[in-house]
Amino acid sequence: MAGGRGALIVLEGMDRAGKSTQSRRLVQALQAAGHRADLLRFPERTTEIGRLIGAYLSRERELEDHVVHLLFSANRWEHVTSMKEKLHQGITLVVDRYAFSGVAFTSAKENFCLEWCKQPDVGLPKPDLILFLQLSPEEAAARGNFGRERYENGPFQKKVLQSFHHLMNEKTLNWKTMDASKSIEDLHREIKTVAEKTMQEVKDKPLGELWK
Ligand code: DGP
Ligand code: NA
Ligand code: NA
Repeated sequence: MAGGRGALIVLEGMDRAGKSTQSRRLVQALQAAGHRADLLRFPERTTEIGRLIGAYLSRERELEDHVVHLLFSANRWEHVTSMKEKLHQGITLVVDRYAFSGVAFTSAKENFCLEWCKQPDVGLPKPDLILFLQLSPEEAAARGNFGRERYENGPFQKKVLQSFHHLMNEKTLNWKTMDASKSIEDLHREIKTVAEKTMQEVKDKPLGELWK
């Protein structure tokens, strides 16, 4: 590994905070600057498990809540081998949602605790940086109406946000809160700066295991 390993950079946040736009922009900018970088997003809907999740989200299918939680986790695990290969080849991975969305969404449901929700994702590649794109529910609402997918309603989203805040209190993880009310350009520039700093810092460090 002459140039060192790639960094695992995750973007999390509420719906409409701009995660997908910023993830894409970051990968493009890193590539343009001569870095090797790839974009990943979870749920990754093209696998068999991913198609099942897609059908659940669009309400074509009903699935028991524990089953859904385990499927979202399985959808991350089925990508771990290729993620590790890429990171060790020096490719930085920018990931749009990860285990934190997994825990935040399920634990927002009745009768699910944070601890149970975390277990299936224990041992996933540990992100070197987690960017939380912060946007108030009011600002998110001003960006347009919710779509028709499952989970897209105000009261549920508020519970999801509370769960994210519990997860962000864990100091063993490198969370950075970003003000997502800024313009796309300004936010992008800030994200690129912290991403490149992290890439530099971790290139000779081993990849960690999440929540272990
Ligand atoms: P997206 O494709 O980023 O819009 O995500 C689709 C929806 O699925 C969104 O409402 C967030 C939710 N979601 C993402 N990851 C998970 C997960 O691991 N578990 C659960 N229960 N929901 C998730
Ligand atoms: Na969505
Ligand atoms: Na998104």
